[in-house]
Amino acid sequence: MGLDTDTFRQVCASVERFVEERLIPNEARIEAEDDVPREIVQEMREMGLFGLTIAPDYGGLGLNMRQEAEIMMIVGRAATAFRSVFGTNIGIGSQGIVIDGTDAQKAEYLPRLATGEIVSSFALTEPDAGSDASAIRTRADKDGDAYILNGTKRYITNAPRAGLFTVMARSEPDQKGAAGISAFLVPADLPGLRLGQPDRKMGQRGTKTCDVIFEDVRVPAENIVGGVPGRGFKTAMKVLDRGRINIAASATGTASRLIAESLAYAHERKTFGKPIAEHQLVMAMLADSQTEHYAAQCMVRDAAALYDREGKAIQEASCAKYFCTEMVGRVADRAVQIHGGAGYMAEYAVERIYRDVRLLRIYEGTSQIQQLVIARSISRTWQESH
Ligand code: COS
Repeated sequence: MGLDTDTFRQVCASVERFVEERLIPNEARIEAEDDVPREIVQEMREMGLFGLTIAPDYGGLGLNMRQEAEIMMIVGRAATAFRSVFGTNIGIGSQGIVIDGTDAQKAEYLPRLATGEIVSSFALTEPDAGSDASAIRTRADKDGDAYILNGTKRYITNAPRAGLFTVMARSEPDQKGAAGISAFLVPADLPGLRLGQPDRKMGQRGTKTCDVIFEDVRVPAENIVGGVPGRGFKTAMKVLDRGRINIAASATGTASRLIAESLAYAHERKTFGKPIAEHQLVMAMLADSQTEHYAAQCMVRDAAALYDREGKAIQEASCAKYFCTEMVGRVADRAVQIHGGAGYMAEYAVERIYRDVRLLRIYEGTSQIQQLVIARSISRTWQESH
């Protein structure tokens, strides 16, 4: 899978133009309105951004992981809210179906996800289950040829926009932990499904999250991803592996923007008779940020290439997510420092980005969860060879 080199180059060039000419100039508007303008969403649909990773048979562009990562490094330069609009359709909202769905599920949902006709959402987290994902309590009780869902999902990205949820729920009461969980495809208009109040967040304005509440929602058994109950936890983990490379790439893109903003300011701002870009302590900060950005870029490209070769990259996806999201936190901190007092003011992009990137270290698996996955993986390899 993947686009040929020439076509992919053209896609990159048009996404680059879109980011520079349409997204970055509209960032202030998102901050003011707490939403992504309708016309921008429509332009995203027309460019095919909702279908980047969905196979051409279902109307998408069929990018491979390396290509997805390159696009995310470009889109990551603009405010996170833009990526969030189509991010679930190319990632956690669609990949359950892409990776583990039946042919009928693919045919039913992927074409509409690829065009952006419907937005999708991934509902795993609960009030009492975040990092410990297999502790979820949402129940799916079998009732004839359907399941009845009851429970609450929390901080669900794109829930207010979603037409389709992938919901992880406990369908096998006799099985404890991960083995008792199934992933259900739940259309948003099913009776009994309702949304909580929009969450008020530290940053990422324009990104929509809220609770999703299920009260006796009747879901046909055929809506279990892959048609077999009890496999939902593994589907969720596979979806998150891919998602983690996507987040790592976005973080890397945001770091490049922060460096560009820092350079522009450091060349314009003068102290002690010269631009601050010529002061060695500022130069050191710029150099550290550039070095870390380069390391992140290499890591993202390597993890994505491994994913394409082997169909998975669990350890490397966690390494990349961990490093790149922590890295962009440090780069954002230096960017604010380089801007001095101005960096604390809302007129400057770095003030917003500083708040926006804080979430990257938390969602789709905290840094501590990534450490756990990485350490477990290398220990397993060590044990197998001893
Ligand atoms: N791909 C495929 N299968 C996986 C997997 C992966 N990446 N990770 C785990 N599994 C499988 C395991 O192989 C195991 O299968 P078997 O029972 O057949 O051996 C099963 O899933 C359970 O795995 P494990 O015992 O490792 O589960 P834990 O409960 O210990 O949880 C962590 C593992 C902590 C890694 C998991 O809960 C996690 O990723 N938590 C973070 C969740 C998260 O990212 N939340 C963010 C919100 S969603 S935006």
